[in-house]
Amino acid sequence: MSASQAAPARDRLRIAIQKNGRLAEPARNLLSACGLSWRESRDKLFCYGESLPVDLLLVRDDDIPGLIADGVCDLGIVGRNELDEQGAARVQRGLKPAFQALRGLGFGACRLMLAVPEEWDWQGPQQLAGTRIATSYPAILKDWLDARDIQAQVVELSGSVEIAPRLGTADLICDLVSSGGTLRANQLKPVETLLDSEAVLAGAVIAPDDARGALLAMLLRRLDGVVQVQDRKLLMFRAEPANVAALEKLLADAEPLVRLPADDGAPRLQTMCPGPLSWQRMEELERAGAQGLMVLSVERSLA
Ligand code: PRT
Ligand code: ZN
Repeated sequence: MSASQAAPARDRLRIAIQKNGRLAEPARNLLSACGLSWRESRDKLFCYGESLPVDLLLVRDDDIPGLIADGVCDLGIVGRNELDEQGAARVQRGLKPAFQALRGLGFGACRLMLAVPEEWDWQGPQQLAGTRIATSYPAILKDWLDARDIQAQVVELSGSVEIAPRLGTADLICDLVSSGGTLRANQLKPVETLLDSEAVLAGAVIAPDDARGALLAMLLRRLDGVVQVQDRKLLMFRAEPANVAALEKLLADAEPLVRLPADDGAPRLQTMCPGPLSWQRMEELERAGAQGLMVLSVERSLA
């Protein structure tokens, strides 16, 4: 079934996530944080939603874009690299886009990069003309090469891309990199970034217009309430009015200070900080007059 055909009306939402692998656990944890829970099925390929009519399908990440395109699942949690690759491949085959990234989820960060043997003296992409590039991301790579008018041979491999130059099946590679350890272990060095990736919530280009639409909207709102605050810290302290200006300067990256109702002692203040607060920073604030500093993690919010 193509995405343009109307999918049969359903009143339960279906989300595909990776069964095993890097994104499996964080995806599940995120959905649990959104208030979803499931009755596990024995084969664990399908988990029936208990708290809400939202079921899980546990699959290989490669299958997730196709499941959305075919209307089997409404949503999926998948790397942007996988989604973009299958999206680019569809367009190259003359098909219409059928899925899209709805939200970045802040985990599974990696980059799709070109990496060359360490001994290469890298001058820039023009050096790629006439080379053979091994990759599991042929469609993204083709688009990138075409956009730069570079004629190179794309060698598609489904795995172990990093050993291709040593085996002589390619001159360089285009692969995912996170720490860079795998490249170093294979005497390769990263030279160009094609894509900055992270896990995304993907959905159909045409959103469902039955009961699932309202569920989807609610889930997105909850997801934003978890993802957008996940690194934030609520900072609380007391300070004499004379010290507030100096403290505000030290907290320039935070939201404006809020003064809480007065009680005995120095006025109580609070603010939301965008990222973690180191001990060093807390001690700095203390020296500037903040008393009884407290840092609280923010679990969720409703805008
Ligand atoms: O079985 P299934 O098909 O579902 O899983 P998979 O083996 O295809 O995928 P999996 O679990 O390895 O990765 C799922 C997703 O995690 C990817 O599509 C990316 O979006 C994301 N991700 C984040 C990564 C990495 N980081 C990563 N480092 N995927 C793969 N890698 C590879 C990298 O290419 C290298 O070979 O891990 C190796 C170690 O990387 P370094 O740079 O830390 O050495
Ligand atoms: Zn895979």
